[in-house]
Amino acid sequence: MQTPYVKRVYEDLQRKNANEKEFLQAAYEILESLEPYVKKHPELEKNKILERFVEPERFVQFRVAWIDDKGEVQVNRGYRVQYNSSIGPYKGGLRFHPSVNASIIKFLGLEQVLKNSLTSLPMGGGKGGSDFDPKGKSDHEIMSFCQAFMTELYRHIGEDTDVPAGDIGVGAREVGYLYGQYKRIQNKTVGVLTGKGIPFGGSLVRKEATGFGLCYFTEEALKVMKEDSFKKKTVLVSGSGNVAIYACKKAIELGATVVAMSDSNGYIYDKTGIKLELIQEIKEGRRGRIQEYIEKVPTASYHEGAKGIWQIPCDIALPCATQNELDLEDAKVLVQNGVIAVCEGANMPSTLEAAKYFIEHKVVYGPAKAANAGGVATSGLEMCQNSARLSWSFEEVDAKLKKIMVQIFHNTYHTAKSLGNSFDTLTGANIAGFDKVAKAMLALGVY
Ligand code: NDP
Ligand code: 2IT
Repeated sequence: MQTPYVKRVYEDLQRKNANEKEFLQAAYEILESLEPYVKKHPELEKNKILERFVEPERFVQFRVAWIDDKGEVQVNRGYRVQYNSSIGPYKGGLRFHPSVNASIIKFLGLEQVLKNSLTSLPMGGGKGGSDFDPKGKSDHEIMSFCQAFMTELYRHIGEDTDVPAGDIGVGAREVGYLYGQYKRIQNKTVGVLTGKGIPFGGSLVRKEATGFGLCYFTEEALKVMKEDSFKKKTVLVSGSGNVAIYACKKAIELGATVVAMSDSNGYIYDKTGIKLELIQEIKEGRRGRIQEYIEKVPTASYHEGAKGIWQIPCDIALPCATQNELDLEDAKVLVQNGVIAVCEGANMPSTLEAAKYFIEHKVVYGPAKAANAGGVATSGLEMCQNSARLSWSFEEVDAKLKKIMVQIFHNTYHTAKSLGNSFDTLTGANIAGFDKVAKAMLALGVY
């Protein structure tokens, strides 16, 4: 970080948020990459745009008290950050995971502002969640928690104000319970959440969208940057949740062999190619552990420790689990093993050092806010359908998603190229996303 203005903004943020590791990490990465843009636009400093951009418009923290199956009262913490609404209503997922805290919610919210801008749809950025751990909870406990969570959250959201969706630990089941409670409280049927079930206003392709979109982005990047494709490639996909499963499905459809997947305990390696229906049966069907895969597939092996997955030689790596799951050491191994593309389905899965290593070594790098924007983009399409009281066909939504991902790649790539390094998609994505937000903030007057 060299530009005095950018440095000052970061140091101030560091001082005010000293304990927020993930938030500072995301803010550092974004601010540093904006330096060439900031140098060309003195009006940003004059209007304190960076100071305003890093400060959320609103941050809500609330108590969620609920009763478990034993009749005991449980207390969790709920959050919603309404980060930036300059280009549209706040939009972004809810994460239920014991690690959730203010730092994680703010890092995700800040990323979401730029991601949503990249989609080209009019959506601002937000994020929320709870430290509630869905693992081992009964369906009834999940419902009780979701109802208690929404009983507080409902007053902060609205179809034209803030539209939450899923993220880690929040899928169709949770969105259903959350939406049911919102409807009950407000007596309104509106598109206030996305990722809803198909019978009550959900969009076709939303379930598949992040994983499919990640592969559409990667396929276009491979074509343009390496004159290559997924065909006959060996692929690693970390995680085995919503994003990972549909990334795996599309990679296979595009002609690749996915040889490994993981969960938070460990990874499975199946050199004959992962049988995705079995993963879906274990994970989507009965919320089991990935280890169960080897009971049915004798060619596969299971290894404790999720991070070991990056040691497997591959052509393409798709990290789809969580933040900081891939560090510099992992990046070195991947490059040594000849990786040609690393595209991020998860949010901030690569540390900044790892991302820079990929860029230096001319790996096709798809930064999260560009490569995984297909989920929120399709959420934007769900909002359109809800407003119009229409539902589009699978083919129609899929075609729109593909078009958006190809356009996000080109916007990112051309921005990087215009700054002198076409492999620096990290800078490309941040600047391309920020440009629209900064212009909107300037036009809207001081707020
Ligand atoms: P899911 O809850 O469906 O799946 C999460 C997966 O990641 C699980 O396999 C989980 O394993 C694993 N995981 C979670 N935490 C850790 C950890 N600390 N270490 C190792 N593995 C972990 O979530 P999603 O698939 O929806 O989300 C995955 C990533 O994609 C997140 O970073 C999310 O922010 C991002 N994302 C999601 C979008 C969406 O539309 N859902 C859109 C864009 C990005 P286990 O079962 O053991 O917990
Ligand atoms: O990180 C993300 O983009 C998401 N979890 C999806 C957000 C959304 O509103 O669909």
